[in-house]
Amino acid sequence: MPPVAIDETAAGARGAELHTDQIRDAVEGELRNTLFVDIHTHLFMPSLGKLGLWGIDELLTYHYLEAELFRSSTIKPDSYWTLTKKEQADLIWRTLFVQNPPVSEATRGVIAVLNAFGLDTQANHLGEARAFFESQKLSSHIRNVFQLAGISEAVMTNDPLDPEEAPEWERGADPDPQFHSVLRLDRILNKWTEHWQVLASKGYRVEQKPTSETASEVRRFLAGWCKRMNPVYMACSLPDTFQYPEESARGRLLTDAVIPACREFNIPLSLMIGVRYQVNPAIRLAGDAVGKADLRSLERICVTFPENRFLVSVLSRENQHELCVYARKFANLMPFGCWWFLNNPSVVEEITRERLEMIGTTFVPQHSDARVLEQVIYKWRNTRRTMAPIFANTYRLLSEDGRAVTRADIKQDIVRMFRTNFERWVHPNGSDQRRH
Ligand code: RAT
Ligand code: ZN
Repeated sequence: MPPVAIDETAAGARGAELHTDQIRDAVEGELRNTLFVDIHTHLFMPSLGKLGLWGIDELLTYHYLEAELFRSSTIKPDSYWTLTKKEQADLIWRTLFVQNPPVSEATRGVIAVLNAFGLDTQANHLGEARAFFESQKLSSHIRNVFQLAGISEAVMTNDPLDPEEAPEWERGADPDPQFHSVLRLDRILNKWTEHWQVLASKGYRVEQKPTSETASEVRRFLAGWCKRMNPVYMACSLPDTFQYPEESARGRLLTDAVIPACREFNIPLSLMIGVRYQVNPAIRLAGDAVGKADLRSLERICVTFPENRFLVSVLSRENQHELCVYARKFANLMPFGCWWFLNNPSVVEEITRERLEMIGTTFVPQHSDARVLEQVIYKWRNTRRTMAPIFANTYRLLSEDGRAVTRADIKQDIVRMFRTNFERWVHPNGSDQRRH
């Protein structure tokens, strides 16, 4: 069928109507042309010193790949941890890439990164790759990697109780327009018993018991860190057993310190719910699992704090539909990302379709969760590849149902989902209007 005749007056400023067989190309083009904001990563700006990970040895020792190593090799975790980083990377390369075709999502990712830099994806050894990464200058490498990934900015995860990170901020790390900070609260909220003394040693009048003075001192601590870091949001990962309200240090500190501080600084709180921490401690960072959470706790948070904004990701596949239902009930809830074990094409596809059908474009479809700089290349490439047919199908259905779809419509939606939904959530008044 020839393309439908262009009627500029009917289409108005939205441009020419696309024929159904032009939609896929238009979606792919706009996904390619739009620079995304990566709203949750574990990357660090260079001014934070040596915290940022990059290069082939870090890519190969990513905990997603370490988990896969122990399934394909006879090495025991205890022996693996005695190896140097290079020996670990060599072992993972040999096991998962040379002896076996790298078909899993995480292994294919390394291949895509090597390929993006024109490096040999079938090498028996890592010599060429190591030489390439060692020859890169970090600042230009970051710019190049972001360009290859199609992102303009990455949002970090910054922990004020991390003994390696906190001093970097305290000595006044320079801000970097390519990176935004996030005040991460896991140690404070989930491990108060182990960390309250760190606050006490810094002069905060806190006790192990979450008294009202303790809560107001934690709020003062958070306010100090908001002024120092200028975070775009605060964040915490939470177990599948998370309950709210709850008689616990976490419940008390959430209500009386974190949520009021988010209001004071006019920033959202990100809740990442559904982790079963350390089901296998022997494999360290790879040892966390997933459990279905009770999202009624989220309902109670959204209804109790209508003046707060929440970014929410849930780890269990079984919780995804419920999350969409809650997003329909609460305009202060922004679902985001297909997190961790969900970031595989089969699951991303299902979740993204469900979200589009239930809440239109009022969500942030993905974040990379990259821990190693170059991972953004494959993670965002895969996101674009997986989501293109889903978006295209949505517009095809719309067109078949009788609404002209134009390239401008597609562009508007893609920019909204991958940039402005987040930007408006963190800066609701346009520019950065935070009080401090
Ligand atoms: O995806 C991951 O790398 C996990 O280990 C977690 O870091 C998770 O993303 C988190 O932010 O807690
Ligand atoms: Zn993360």
